Amino acid sequence: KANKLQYYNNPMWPGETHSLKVEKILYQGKSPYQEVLIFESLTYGKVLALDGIVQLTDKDECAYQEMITHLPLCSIPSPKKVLVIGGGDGGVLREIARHGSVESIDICEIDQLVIDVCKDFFPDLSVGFKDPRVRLHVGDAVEFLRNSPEGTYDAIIVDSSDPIGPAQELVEKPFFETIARALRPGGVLCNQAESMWLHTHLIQDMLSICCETFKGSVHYAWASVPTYPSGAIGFLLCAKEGPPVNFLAPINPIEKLEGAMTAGRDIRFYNTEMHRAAFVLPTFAKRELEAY
Ligand code: PUT
Repeated sequence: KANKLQYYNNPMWPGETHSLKVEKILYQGKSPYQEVLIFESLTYGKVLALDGIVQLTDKDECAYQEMITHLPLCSIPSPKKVLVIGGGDGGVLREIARHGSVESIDICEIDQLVIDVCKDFFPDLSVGFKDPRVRLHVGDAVEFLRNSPEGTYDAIIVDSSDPIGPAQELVEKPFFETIARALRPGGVLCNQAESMWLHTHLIQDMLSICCETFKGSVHYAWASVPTYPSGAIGFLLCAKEGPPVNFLAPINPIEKLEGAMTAGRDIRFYNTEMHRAAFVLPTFAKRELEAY
């Protein structure tokens, strides 16, 4: 009974839980940062969980990886220098690789164990590490950003876990300030931004910090991901002051990039219509988020 109660006690979604039938545990281990679990599920294929929270499944990872990557990269012309924070599974790298204009992809992931186990169990995601443009940095993102020269990146993608544990500081003002410093004028950030059903206050705080920090356009977008709490996940899109960016109408549509829809494996979720639709908010979310 005590064990069952603990499932309903996550402070990010108190009083609720979501379960998947486990067919077989494939890996269980502990890094200095978190517990890592991989299992075969009955209906979603292989699943990666960190500290008991689902990070990705074979079946629906396409929605998250494709949206968090192409929402920012299709919103600016010819992205060249891209940084990924987190993303140790490699899925975001796989998606960035579709953009032929990109010349370098830095990734800063804190947990080497996540990278290693994903290479063993999720080859369709970790294939992203094989792209010759990728430079891997294992360590703390804030430290990495502090040491990056000012104005380096066209786009930064923050593919973090939830802001409890190692990702806590990734939703705070000093972190966003270091991101803004590392972006070139008119450069863009896409940050994992939780669920509009569950985390209104957190999203409001992030929106208000980001409007103040980036000074360009700031928008909340969302997509359906069935295995994330509430079945939805948000993305915070921010442009640094400089050449204006209109996130709502992609200037660099994926369908026009040679081979991008089919490179490696076919795109499954993202397209220009999904991009535009991602910024359309239900009435309650408009009311709660648009003032920020
Ligand atoms: N990067 C995975 C996001 C998980 C959100 N709960």
